[in-house]
Amino acid sequence: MKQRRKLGLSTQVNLRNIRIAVMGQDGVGKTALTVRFLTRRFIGEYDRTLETTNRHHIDVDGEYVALDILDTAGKNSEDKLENIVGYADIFLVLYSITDRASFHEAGKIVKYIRRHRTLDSSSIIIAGTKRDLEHFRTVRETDGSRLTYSLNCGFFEISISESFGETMDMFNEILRQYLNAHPLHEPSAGMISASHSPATSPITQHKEIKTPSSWAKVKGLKTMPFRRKSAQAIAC
Ligand SMILES: Nc1nc2c(ncn2[C@@H]2O[C@H](COP(=O)(O)OP(=O)(O)OP(=O)(O)O)[C@@H](O)[C@H]2O)c(=O)[nH]1
Ligand SMILES: [Mg+2]
Repeated sequence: MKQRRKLGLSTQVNLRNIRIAVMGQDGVGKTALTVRFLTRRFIGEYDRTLETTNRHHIDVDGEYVALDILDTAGKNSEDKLENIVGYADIFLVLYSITDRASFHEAGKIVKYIRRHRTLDSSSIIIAGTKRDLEHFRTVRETDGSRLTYSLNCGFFEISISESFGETMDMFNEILRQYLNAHPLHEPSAGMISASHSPATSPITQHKEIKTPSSWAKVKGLKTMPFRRKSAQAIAC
């Protein structure tokens, strides 16, 4: 609260800027998740072709963060993946627990990211969506945890439709893990001034950014994969 008041009065306060790309096959819930997080609402149907970047501010354990959330859309072509890989600090790759093909696609996307960027487990998260559709489940929870263990990623299973809490808890946990693994010791390109917070930033503006400054600071850090089911850890 104190920090928020300061933000209103001064442009000297720096915000931590983190870019999250929400990825995955068509229909896995990328837009549902993004909209749920930004508005608390779950809306049944969304524009299936629209790719958007949304700016959102959030307080994570007292650290004020400006999030750019890229809700990706369309086929995961090589060109598209190349742009996104250069853009984000955190990759949130979704699959639906009711769709095995989407699970394989998530694995492929993460392998692509791993081939092109050196990242720790706090920067790549795989999440199984539609956990409320248990009767239609085709991807076991253990399949998800095994894959994420082998790819050194964070892991969640959530229902976006059931409650706002699960989505919120997941984002909070992802950001907490990321901030712990990527402490900022000095103002840098990973920080932005409170006076500069554009509402949206299309991905093309970030195309040239290949290595976020935040990553340079964690080279050599010991990393531990974390996997969570909602707020609870899932054993591998
Ligand atoms: N039951 C249930 N339905 C969900 C959940 N998440 C998303 N959906 C539904 O799944 C469908 C697809 O969701 P979208 O958010 O449009 O999926 P997307 O990944 O953005 O799809 P594209 O934009 O086409 O790539 C919609 O009908 C959503 O309402 C969930 O957790 N549970
Ligand atoms: Mg969408």
